[in-house]
Amino acid sequence: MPDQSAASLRAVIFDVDGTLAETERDGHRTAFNQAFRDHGLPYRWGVDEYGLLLRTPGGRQRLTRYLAEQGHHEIEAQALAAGLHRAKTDHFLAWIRGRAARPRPGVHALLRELQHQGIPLAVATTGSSAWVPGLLTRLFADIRFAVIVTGDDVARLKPDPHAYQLACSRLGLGAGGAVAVEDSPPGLAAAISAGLPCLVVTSAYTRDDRFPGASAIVPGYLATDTASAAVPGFLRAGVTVGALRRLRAAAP
Ligand code: XBP
Ligand code: MG
Repeated sequence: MPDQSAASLRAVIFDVDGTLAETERDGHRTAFNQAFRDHGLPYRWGVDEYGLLLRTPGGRQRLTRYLAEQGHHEIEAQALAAGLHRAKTDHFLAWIRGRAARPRPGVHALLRELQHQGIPLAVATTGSSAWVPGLLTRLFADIRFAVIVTGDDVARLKPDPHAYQLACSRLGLGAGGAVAVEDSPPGLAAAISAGLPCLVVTSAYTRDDRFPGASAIVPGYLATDTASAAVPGFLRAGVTVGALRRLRAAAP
């Protein structure tokens, strides 16, 4: 009989962009720029500029805000953003099919071990339902995600906790028993607001961010990432199932 106590690890809920794969700089950002080009617009998002734009969660919302800041009237900005986002999503799907997307080093092995030990896996992302399942299948064809919550499933995007609350509900869990894995401050805030302990695996765009309330912060999943990082001893061998169990058990 599996341990049903709240302290036991009963599920792991992963963020997608930046956490499972580095998708933002060469995937999403280039897809946005291809959409601007398709629409004959002069805008192009550079690598550094996009890092600042990521503060607005949701690609369509990111476009709407940017267009308004470029002087487009709010109603026009919303309409233009909707069309641009459809084009961007098509380009991002092509990027996924082009096999450029790669899992972050070590995360596939962690997913396999979690699955081998019978621990349910879920995803809670701001990303669109149009591409999330396709990316997961392309990267992790042998992994079953029991629950996939996307930005289209929730009324409020991260840092609101809705995505994690919905994932826990669909897993049949209260907040007790699950651990969240995130790469960004809004994602961490969403997980904490949902009552979940959260491991932060920093990504290219969030390396220098601050993560108040994180249960632990690591630069990657591998022992070569964590051995020299300022991490609790149980993470020195990398992000293992045992480390996630320890992190869950230590949560209040
Ligand atoms: C990251 C996001 C998404 C992507 C773009 O989501 O904020 O908006 O940047 O994808 P997470 P869409 O880190 O929660 O996975 O254009 O489909 O929104
Ligand atoms: Mg993310």
